[in-house]
Amino acid sequence: MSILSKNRFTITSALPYANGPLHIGHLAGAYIPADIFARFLRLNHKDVVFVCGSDEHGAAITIKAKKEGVTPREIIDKYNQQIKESFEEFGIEFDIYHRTSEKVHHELSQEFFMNLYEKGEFIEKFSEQYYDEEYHQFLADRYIVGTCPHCHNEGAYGDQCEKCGTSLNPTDLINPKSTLSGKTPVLRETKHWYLPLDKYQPWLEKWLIEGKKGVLKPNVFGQCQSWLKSGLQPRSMTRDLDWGVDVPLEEAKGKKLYVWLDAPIGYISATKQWALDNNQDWEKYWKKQADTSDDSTLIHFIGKDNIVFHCITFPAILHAHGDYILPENVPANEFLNLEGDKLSTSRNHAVWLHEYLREFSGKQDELRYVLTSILPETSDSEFTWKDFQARVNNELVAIFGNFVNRVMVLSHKYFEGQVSLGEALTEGDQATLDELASYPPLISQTIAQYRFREALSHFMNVARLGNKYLADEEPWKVYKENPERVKTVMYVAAQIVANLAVLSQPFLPKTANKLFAMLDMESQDWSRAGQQNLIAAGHVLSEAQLLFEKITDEQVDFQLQKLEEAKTKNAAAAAQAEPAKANITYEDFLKMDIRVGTILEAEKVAKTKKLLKLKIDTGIDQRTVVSGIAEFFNPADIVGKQVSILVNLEPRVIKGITSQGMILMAEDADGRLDFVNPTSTIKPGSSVR
Ligand code: B3M
Ligand code: ZN
Repeated sequence: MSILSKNRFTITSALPYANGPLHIGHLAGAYIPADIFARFLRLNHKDVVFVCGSDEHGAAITIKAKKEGVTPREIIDKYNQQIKESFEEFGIEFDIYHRTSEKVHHELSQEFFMNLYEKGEFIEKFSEQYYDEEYHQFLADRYIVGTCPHCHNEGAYGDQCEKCGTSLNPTDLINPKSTLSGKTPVLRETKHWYLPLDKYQPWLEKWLIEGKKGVLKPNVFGQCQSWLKSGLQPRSMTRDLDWGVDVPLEEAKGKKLYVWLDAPIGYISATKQWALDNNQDWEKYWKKQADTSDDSTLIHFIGKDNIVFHCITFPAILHAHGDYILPENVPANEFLNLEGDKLSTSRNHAVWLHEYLREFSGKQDELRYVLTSILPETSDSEFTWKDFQARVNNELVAIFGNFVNRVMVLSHKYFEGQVSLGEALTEGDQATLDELASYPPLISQTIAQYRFREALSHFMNVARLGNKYLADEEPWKVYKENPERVKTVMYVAAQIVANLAVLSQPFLPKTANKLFAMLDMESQDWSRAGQQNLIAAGHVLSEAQLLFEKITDEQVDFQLQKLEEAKTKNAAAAAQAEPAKANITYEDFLKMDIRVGTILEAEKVAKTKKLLKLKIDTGIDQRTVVSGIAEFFNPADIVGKQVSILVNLEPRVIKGITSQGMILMAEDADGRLDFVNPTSTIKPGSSVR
């Protein structure tokens, strides 16, 4: 059954973290597809609410604040404002762009937590969690990185590996490191409230695997299937953090809700705020109705790294609560790459929306067009500036713009802009109009299946049809002999332009407005698409306007130059020394007992790449030290070498070997190591200060 048989829709786009500006990857992932979809449904008079807002909690925010040396509040205020403005100017038409720092959101999130708590859904558990002793902080989510146990990506976060999409617990990581101090954390006991995903597994299997087969896109369905297959684990819904929504329990003072509990509830609180502002009933869009045929159809537009949270965790929460509808679909997109490389905020390898809007003023639809043409719907795709230029120049300008312009210019030149029927329609005219009528259903069907690229290409075929018609009929040649025939040709051509105006509305909203203005026509809903007499005989067209301009080589070069400069900057930054750490007292320094030692023996630790087991004469004793230097030194070459060794470091067991102390090594930005040793032979046990 087509989704178009439904009447009410709740459409959400992933809430961007308010920790940086938007780039084209965001647009192609969750915003352009959702906006096309929402506009299309509105044109079909569906009851739609389309919500989004800033995700303002979680480590993504606090880590950024720490990096910039400002408060989390300053970060979210700055980026929320910037993101909101960029969306508005770009023309993503949310009904509301809300924020999760608002009171209504905190309250609703706490209500959800309490609802589940009171039903006894949570497992309350003390467990050992990673703790950074230097920063006196538990390490959750993005505060901890390590190697993913599934795909061996070395940069996996404590809550998720972004490479394979798996959701993780910090203790799943191999070789965990604190992102605060860079150190290996220790384990400490703390209490948390866990969502028993394992308990919901049978229900999830039924709902997702039985119920959503053939509904979810294959990339989404496949991910869900593989998680369920590997078995779901309870997942903590609380965190030891000082930024976020307070856990509403006396005994949990100081703890916060997990950001992936509160963030999706942000969709609901945004709807609540919108309803409040517009005198609407938010529950119609979120709660199960007495008559289920009145239930709203919930659709989450997201990027692929958010699939697990929207297909498993959030539905499980909604299900456990009981009053809420569940998502009908989660049309997640894969990733968009840029000029042969991953988009990266930290490396500044991106096309930033606010910069695009400044540098290509008024060209919102050009970017919408190109990104829609290359949406990563089934696999990762790539944006390049050359391709951007080619698509704008060869498609928007040469096909769409050119056709519309010829119709406008010729109509004004021959008939002062008046559309009229001269001679009767020929068979060829009728065939063209019939073909025209065949496109709207194709576009509708493909949009309803979230195949926006294909929908856009059908749309462009309408412009191609127009061009072909003009090229075949050659009105500029016929006019002298038979102006009555040319009237009819321009009549048919004008119907195509009017259809382009109607059909362009979901894809290219600014352009649609221009077209309607040129045609001197009110904007039309989707039911009018395909009609062969959208413009009545006798109607007079308004002035032609320029629809699209060519993108110049200079513009492309400027953008490529910017990306190059970012690369050069990154290389320079990588070559620069790390900034100094905070000062310590002389007493602090004296706590470290560093001696000169001599390496007596060295051997590789079996089954490791990096580790050497060393026996060192410290002057005090002969002791074993495990050191991660095997990639740079042969055991045989370092026997007899003198080293500086920290002798009063707490012993640690590494790969079953007790390591007593640490040898001091110099390490450059690329991780290359060398010894810090005396230049002449010194008696072992001598102090280093
Ligand atoms: N804030 C976006 C991200 O993962 C995340 C989405 C929340 S949707 C409820 O980049
Ligand atoms: Zn992974």
